[in-house]
Amino acid sequence: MKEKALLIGIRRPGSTVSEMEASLSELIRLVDTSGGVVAGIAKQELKTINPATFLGTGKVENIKINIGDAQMIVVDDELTPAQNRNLSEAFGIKVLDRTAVILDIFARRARTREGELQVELAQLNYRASRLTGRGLSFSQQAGYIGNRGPGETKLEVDRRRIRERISFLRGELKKVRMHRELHRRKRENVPIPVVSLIGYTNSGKSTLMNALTSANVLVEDKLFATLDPTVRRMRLKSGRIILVADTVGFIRKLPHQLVESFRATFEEVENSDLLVHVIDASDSMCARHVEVVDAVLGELGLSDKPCLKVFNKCDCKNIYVKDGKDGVFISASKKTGMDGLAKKLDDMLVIGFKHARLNLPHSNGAILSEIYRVGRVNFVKHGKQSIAVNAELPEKLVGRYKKYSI
Ligand SMILES: Nc1nc2c(ncn2[C@@H]2O[C@H](COP(=O)(O)OP(=O)(O)OP(=O)(O)O)[C@@H](O)[C@H]2O)c(=O)[nH]1
Ligand SMILES: [Mg+2]
Repeated sequence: MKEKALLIGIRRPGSTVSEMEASLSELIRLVDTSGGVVAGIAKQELKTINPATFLGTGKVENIKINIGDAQMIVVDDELTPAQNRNLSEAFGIKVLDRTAVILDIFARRARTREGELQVELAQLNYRASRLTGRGLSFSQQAGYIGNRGPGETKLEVDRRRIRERISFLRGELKKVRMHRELHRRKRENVPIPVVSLIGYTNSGKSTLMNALTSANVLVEDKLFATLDPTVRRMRLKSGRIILVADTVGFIRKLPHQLVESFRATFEEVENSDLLVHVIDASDSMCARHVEVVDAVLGELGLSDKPCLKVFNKCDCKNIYVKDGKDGVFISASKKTGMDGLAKKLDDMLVIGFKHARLNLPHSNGAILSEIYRVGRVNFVKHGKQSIAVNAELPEKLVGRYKKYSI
């Protein structure tokens, strides 16, 4: 049976009503995705934050009367462990914060070994910070909907065992990452440019991925439909092949435990040559979404990456784009604007390329096909002695073919 949740929207000092409403409507979707059902909604404007209970004392009393048959309270903000505990004591039912709900969804959606490890690590870090020396059992403090968590037996483990588990997970993640690092090195050997699709959750990254590469990635009108990165090949008009990576969506108040744990996943983004920032132009809050994405990129140290803004869902009636210059307007689901986007990708990916004139021996057809694959060929002339090639090449290749250079 679905657990009934009473949601509490929060307007922090300095933030606006529409900000609170947008965040709250996201929380409704988050709770739904996570398998809960919304039984009611309360709102509070906080003039100051009560260090003990986060909410004001009057509000706590008021909510208490209105709990009805709700089985949990979900506060649309991040609570400290003490606030969480005090509130749950005051209400007599379990209290979750926004972070707990997001972590829960990630736990549900993790598919790969690495995803599972990362989520468990994030959950344990979150819960470890919530363990107190007061003998409260873990299960009472469980920060998730239903009975899911990073594993059954762990509900009873004490701090020491959590620490052991955390260091075990770190070790496992290290192994998985080393393995991936090897893969990446292999890929770097043949320098195919990588483009990462990033953006707010539900903006249409996976739909665009499918439109560009016929990848058949899961598309859902849900938050965090994609968790594990998928990489596919795509051929540009110039004939060049690039790799396109679909990534996990961002959201406001993304739990820092997740950002930490998913750092490795974002390393893929870090290693890409270009970011394509997919924006849902039909969402009236899209400017705010862009800010959130930029902030997370900053947190990950990725602000300097070349980035192309792509305004998606332009088939919709209302478009809320204020500053669209340098961006590309598309509809991923209707596949409009795809040519313009592909051309822009081609142009932007030439940055970092070097002009090269080569004289290749006829016996070296493999090199010529590699150049076709990863470079931009201006012209090729098959002579008697050799093949003359004039092309833009990734720097690495220029070095490798130095001996053929004219
Ligand atoms: N009208 C319209 N809807 C679109 C378009 N592109 C995507 N959508 C819809 O937007 C919703 C989310 O699409 P996804 O591709 O799953 O979005 P995502 O960015 O991958 O989302 P997460 O993986 O959850 O972060 C789906 O219901 C899509 O059908 C578009 O161009 N126009
Ligand atoms: Mg997706």
